[in-house]
Amino acid sequence: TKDDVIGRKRNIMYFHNENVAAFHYGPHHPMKPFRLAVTHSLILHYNLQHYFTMVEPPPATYEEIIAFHDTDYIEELMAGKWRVVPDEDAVDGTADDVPLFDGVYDYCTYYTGSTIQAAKALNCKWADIVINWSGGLHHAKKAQASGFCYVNDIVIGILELLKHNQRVLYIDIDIHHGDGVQDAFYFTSRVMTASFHHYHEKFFPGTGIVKEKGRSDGKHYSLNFPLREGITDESYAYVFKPIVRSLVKFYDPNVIVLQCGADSLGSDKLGKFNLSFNGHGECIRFVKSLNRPLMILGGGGYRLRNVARCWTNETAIIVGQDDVISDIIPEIDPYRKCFAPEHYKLRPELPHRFRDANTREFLDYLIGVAEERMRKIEH
Ligand code: V1S
Ligand code: CA
Ligand code: ZN
Repeated sequence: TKDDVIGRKRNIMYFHNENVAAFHYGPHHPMKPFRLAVTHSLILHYNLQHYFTMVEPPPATYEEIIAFHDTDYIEELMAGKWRVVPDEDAVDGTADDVPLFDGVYDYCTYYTGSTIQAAKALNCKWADIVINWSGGLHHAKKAQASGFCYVNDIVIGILELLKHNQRVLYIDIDIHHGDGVQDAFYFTSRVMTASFHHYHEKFFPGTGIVKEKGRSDGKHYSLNFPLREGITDESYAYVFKPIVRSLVKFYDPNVIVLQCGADSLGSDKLGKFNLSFNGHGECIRFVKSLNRPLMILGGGGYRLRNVARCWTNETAIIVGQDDVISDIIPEIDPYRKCFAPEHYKLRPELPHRFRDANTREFLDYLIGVAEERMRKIEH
């Protein structure tokens, strides 16, 4: 394919522990780990496994998890009971977001174990690109679960990468702000975080304004791109490409971690953007084209069949098969009936539910902020 002509052939490893898909957050909860089984099945039925090495990694150990998290917090999670904090109304309000369902700690060990092994594969140079669609749970804090996330596999994975890499660039295209990852590395220049997200005071988690830019040694190493609702492929690429290109040029990372939350697609149940499969996938293609060691993670995504489509297409992009595979879902996939509403298409057009409120002036302002920031970082 075109990519193979431009870049050299890159060694790809795919990490999947099938146990992760069997957990349930509860009947009314939007996060459905089952989407990971549907995604994995679709990837296999497109025969993409011929182009990467598939690994079933072990679950993360307690020691690995407490590399970032507080032991008291992890013990609560293992016991399946949140500590009652008197006078804290925050606990009640957020408990529905992070329910303590059966096996919640085991669930965390599966998705985190895959991210850790993926990081080790990059560290040892066994792979140039590693993929873990079950990872990317960017909201978890050191001592608190938040926004469907309990253990922050991204932070733990980046800590592993920092053992062998001087600088890590983290890019987050989930529609929500990557607050847990930003907070964890807010005071260091060894990790640069860049989150593209919808920002509105009433939109979860309500952080990620331009002024959050890092502190002390980390000053200028946190970047936020708070986008307005309805962003289209064209507008998104217009900000994403120049910003990411100059981040890589000026920060010169040894490795890139890309969180690919699929809730930035149009018609997501929680999202408010208008990205198509092509527009979302273009971000992955672009980051891949920068030819740095790369870790691909999942994240949000609440219309199950579109999550499977999105990450299957992006797996195909990574292995250079996206322009070869059929746009009709393979007939032998046992989950094929999930894709019926859009005539079994892999990349159907998604309805535009929101007008694009991102003006050219606003997008130029965001690009300007990033350019100014790049001039301030040491290189
Ligand atoms: N938006 C949204 C939303 N919907 C829910 C929800 C709905 C039904 C349930 F049974 C349980 C939860 N929670 C939210 C958001 C959290 C979004 C997390 C996104 C995660 C990610 O994609 O970035 C990464 C995996 N929570 C809120 O808006 C907080 C509340 C303020 C409102 C909803 N209630 C349930 C809790 C408090
Ligand atoms: Ca984001
Ligand atoms: Zn999200």
